[in-house]
Amino acid sequence: MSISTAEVIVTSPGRNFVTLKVVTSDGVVGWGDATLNGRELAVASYLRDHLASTLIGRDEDRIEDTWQYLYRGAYWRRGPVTMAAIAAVDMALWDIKAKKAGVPLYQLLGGASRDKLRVYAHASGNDYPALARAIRGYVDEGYTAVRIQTGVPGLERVYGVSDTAEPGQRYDYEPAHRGADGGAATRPEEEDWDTPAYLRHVPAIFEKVREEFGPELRLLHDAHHRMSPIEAARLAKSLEPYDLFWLEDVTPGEDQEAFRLVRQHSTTPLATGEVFNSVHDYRTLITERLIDYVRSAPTHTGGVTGMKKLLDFAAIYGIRSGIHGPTDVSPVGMAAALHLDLAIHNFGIQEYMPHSELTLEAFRTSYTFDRGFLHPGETPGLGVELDEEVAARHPYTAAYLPVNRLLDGTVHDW
Ligand code: GCO
Ligand code: MG
Repeated sequence: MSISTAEVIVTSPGRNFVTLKVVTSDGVVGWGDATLNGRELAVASYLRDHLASTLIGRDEDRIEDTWQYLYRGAYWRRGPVTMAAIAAVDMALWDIKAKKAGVPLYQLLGGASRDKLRVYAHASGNDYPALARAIRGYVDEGYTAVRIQTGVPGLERVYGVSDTAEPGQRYDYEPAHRGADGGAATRPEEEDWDTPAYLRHVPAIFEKVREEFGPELRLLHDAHHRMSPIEAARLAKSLEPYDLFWLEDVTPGEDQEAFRLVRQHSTTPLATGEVFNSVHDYRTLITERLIDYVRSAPTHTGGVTGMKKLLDFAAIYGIRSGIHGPTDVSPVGMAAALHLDLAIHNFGIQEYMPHSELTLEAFRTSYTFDRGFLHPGETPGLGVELDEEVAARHPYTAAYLPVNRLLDGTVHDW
């Protein structure tokens, strides 16, 4: 048996996704996610123009060998485009292997280590009443963990704050923007930022949330890479009284040593890594135990195989998973995360931003949600199938992540 075809499908049912379809000589279909938000076509070309032909005729069962062939064979190591392309191939091969075995993927990864997966939802609001309404909606739905993002007085648009969220609205925040009237974007939108205003405002918001919602609700916050190390240390310290589950991306992660300063000053648990793409990006962070959760997603980190390397390395240091699950990870990538989450021992929590109805019309999923917990389901393979007819009705539409500027116009981290 061998791989007969490898086809790239770029579609935009509500937002853009890059999906790889691998078919074997005996007709088994495997799906992989290679969506890199705002840079989708670079990965599509990498897959189409450089990888697809090398897959034809390969033994689909040799997953580790294929991973090494693509990783080492590229010569140019790592990088988000390469690792997303490898991820799609790897996921598709795991999907095929599990379908051939007639089992859900988590069974091939060692079987279930737990019964269900705790997830966190995104609550946001420009002011406290809007935020409290959003949190209340999730609590009523049974969520036990909520990410809190708040508007900041004096700033027009802040990362992670929905301008449309109504109580009960599920599709709460989409960072990538199309152009006017939903057409193709030609350039990113711009947001503004002021660190002192943010540092003054955020602890007061968490104080109110704790007061209103009590001590048990797990609270998370994403600082989205915006602080210098000393500002990050101050933020982590000032949030200690509110007992966060984690504080995410408190300072840009590529400066791994910067986390030493934050760690020296605070016991607030730290999470990072959604923009990383390899276990090597975490070496200092993990071996010096500078973080508590690794945030990589299979889609951006070489698939199930790449994630297994990272998660096993983290486990040795007592560091747990907190896999990135925004809507820019497709339902195929989300399913890969859920099978890993269920199988590994060092599971921490799973991010859950439900996809829009339109996205779920194109991607038929079998994972289930019940009162704050997800389960990947028992369908053989990943359990997600792309309906190609629906996909064909929604062509790629350029959309970009925003650019962030300080109030004086300086480009800042986003
Ligand atoms: C998160 C993330 C996302 C990213 C997005 C970029 O924690 O979910 O920060 O909201 O900004 O995935 O494409
Ligand atoms: Mg994040």
